[in-house]
Amino acid sequence: MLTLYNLTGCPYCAMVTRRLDELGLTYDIKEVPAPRPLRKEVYAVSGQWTVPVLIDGDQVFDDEDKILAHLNATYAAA
Ligand SMILES: N[C@@H](CCC(=O)N[C@@H](CS)C(=O)NCC(=O)O)C(=O)O
Repeated sequence: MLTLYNLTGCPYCAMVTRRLDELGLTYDIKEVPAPRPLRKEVYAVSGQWTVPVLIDGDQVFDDEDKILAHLNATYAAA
């Protein structure tokens, strides 16, 4: 089960959704508010305020580079 905390217009988030789509993965999107103090759920799950954040089962990735590395290592064909 993949869940992406996303902000429309965020280029880092777009990098992640593009890769998720390229890999044919299904995922839930949780759109976050632009003002940082309103992103209480992002902070609750990841301990920081920025997006993208990806949840994959019990794993949490709080940065696009970490997310892309995880997706490529876990889901990309060899
Ligand atoms: N993951 C990136 C940061 C990603 C980032 O900056 N995301 C923006 C949206 S594009 C964000 O959430 N900014 C928080 C804010 O503007 O308060 C990093 O660690 O350098």
